Amino acid sequence: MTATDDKPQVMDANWLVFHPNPSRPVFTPPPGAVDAHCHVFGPAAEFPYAPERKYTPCDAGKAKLFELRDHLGFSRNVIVQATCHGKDNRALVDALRAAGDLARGVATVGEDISEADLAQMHDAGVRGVRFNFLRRLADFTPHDVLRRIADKVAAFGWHVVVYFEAPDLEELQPLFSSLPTKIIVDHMGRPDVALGVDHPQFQRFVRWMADDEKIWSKVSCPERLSQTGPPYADVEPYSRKIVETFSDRVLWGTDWPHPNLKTHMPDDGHLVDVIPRIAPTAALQMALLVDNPMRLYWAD
Ligand code: 0GY
Repeated sequence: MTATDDKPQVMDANWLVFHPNPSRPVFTPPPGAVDAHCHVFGPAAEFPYAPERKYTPCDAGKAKLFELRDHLGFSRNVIVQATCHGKDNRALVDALRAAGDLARGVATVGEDISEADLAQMHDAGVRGVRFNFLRRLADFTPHDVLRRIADKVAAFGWHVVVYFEAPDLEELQPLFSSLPTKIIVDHMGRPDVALGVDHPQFQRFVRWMADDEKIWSKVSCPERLSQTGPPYADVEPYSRKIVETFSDRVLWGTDWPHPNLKTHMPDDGHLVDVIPRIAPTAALQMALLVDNPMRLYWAD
């Protein structure tokens, strides 16, 4: 145990460690496939966790992430800043620099961020900023602050990634739709899969995507949304609906190393094997795994 800030860097006792030996998937991703939602955590001795964090993860550094990428048959990563690192993007930027052209990133910043800092992050591969609206993870960014940050990053051609729970969409939707950038929604806005795809809650999300072409969705994290567990069949109708309806605005990611899971840690190989069930044709798989993420993250 090391102490590098005001809290000891111990893992939360009830937080599961990522799968030590994931299986090789049966599904072979198309060449150039992108894992568009994953994280790097620490190592804490080099990149301490944020004092304001709501959980302490286990260290999950860049070497392990790149090993997993190769093992699963993927070519590239989009590394997303998680709340446990707060607005300190050093671990993210370090991983991006190490990956070269094989990774892009999504950072978390405050409104005091300078143009020079944004330019440096852009040079490292950052192409978006993330705002978290889960009460258990972060304090909400006030709307006016979020808007000022979105205006700043729009000048760099970046987009905004948002993570919220389905019941909060009604309140947040006008703000998100009024921002000047593309909006990428994490994990389909976390629908309650007990309600069914025809429930007004999920239909609101589908209608929003239909009405506003700048809204994209990650069809990730069946392991977080499922109530029945592996192979996460109860989440499939939701993901497939989004993939088939909005095939040019969807992304897929592992969410490795799966922060905050307390009862079930997925085998990443099994998560990859969900893909052909939610994107049943080669054309949909190509859009989801290659064309869409390349257009969004590697256009320049
Ligand atoms: C995810 C999900 C979670 C955590 C975070 O930033 C984060 O800490 O996003 C979660 O706990 O649901 O996408 O990593």
